[in-house]
Amino acid sequence: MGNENIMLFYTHNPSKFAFSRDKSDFENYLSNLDIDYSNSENKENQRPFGLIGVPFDGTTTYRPGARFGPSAVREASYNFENYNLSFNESLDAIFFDLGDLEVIHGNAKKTCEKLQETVLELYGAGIIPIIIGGEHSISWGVISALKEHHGLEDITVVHFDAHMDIINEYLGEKLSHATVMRRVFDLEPKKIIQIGLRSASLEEKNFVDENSQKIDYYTSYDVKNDEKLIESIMNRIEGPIYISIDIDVLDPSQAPSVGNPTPCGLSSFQIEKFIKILAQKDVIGLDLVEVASKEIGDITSVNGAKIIHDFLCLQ
Ligand SMILES: [Mn+2]
Repeated sequence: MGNENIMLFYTHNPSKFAFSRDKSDFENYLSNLDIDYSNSENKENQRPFGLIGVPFDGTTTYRPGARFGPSAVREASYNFENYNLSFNESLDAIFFDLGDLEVIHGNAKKTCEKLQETVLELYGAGIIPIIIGGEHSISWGVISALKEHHGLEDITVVHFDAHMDIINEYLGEKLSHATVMRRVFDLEPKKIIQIGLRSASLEEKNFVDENSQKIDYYTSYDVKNDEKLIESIMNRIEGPIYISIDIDVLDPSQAPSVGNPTPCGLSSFQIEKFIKILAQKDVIGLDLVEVASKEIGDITSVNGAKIIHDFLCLQ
């Protein structure tokens, strides 16, 4: 037949997130970079998103496996329909899955430097990064790229997590899943808002209390006791937002396959509600970290994929 454009109908590619555009769309986008996507009313002309996996778990200390997060989340994304009944929206955002970063196992700093360069390339092409970890240290690579590209003076970092991750040094490491928010704090964003917390050292608690102009935090008990308050806080955020989601913010009954499972967490209903509010604001980057699923259909990866799917459906 000699048809070079042959494609196989009724097949899908679980190594790419469901409903992501194909390579030719990406090449087409890159060759039309002069189109101004900002403030466009036309949905088809919205700024595109680029997904990159970072299969790194070099600083994990308790339950390993976050290096499997990117492939587990992608595979789990096929569990969802294109249409999202909760929001009455379809996933039709311009959205490319650009594969995985080549990580350097055992070296968080070098991995983050590579990630920073890659994310800078995305920003340079007008693409908003969606990063799938990997453990939490990688967020520093993404946010430092955002600092270089845009500056952080007007950025609110919304951080969902069971843990503060704001200790200055952990087991002698300055850059680790347990210190990542301290390194982000050092980059001087306008504000860090931490949600869903239920674990910290006293040193961390004292640090956030001493820096209350720059850091707001809400425990999982705050969320449980007054969900409307958290919703109104999110509604009031002004300016661009970076979202970092450690999947362990969910209760271990809904996300057991994580680096540090911590009881008394949030529900997927609550996360869905918060993502709905934030997704309609000026989100300039997002990471989803700490999915350490090791088998197909694992509920942690399904919940991780749902967060990204929900976010994209609302674009
Ligand atoms: Mn955590």
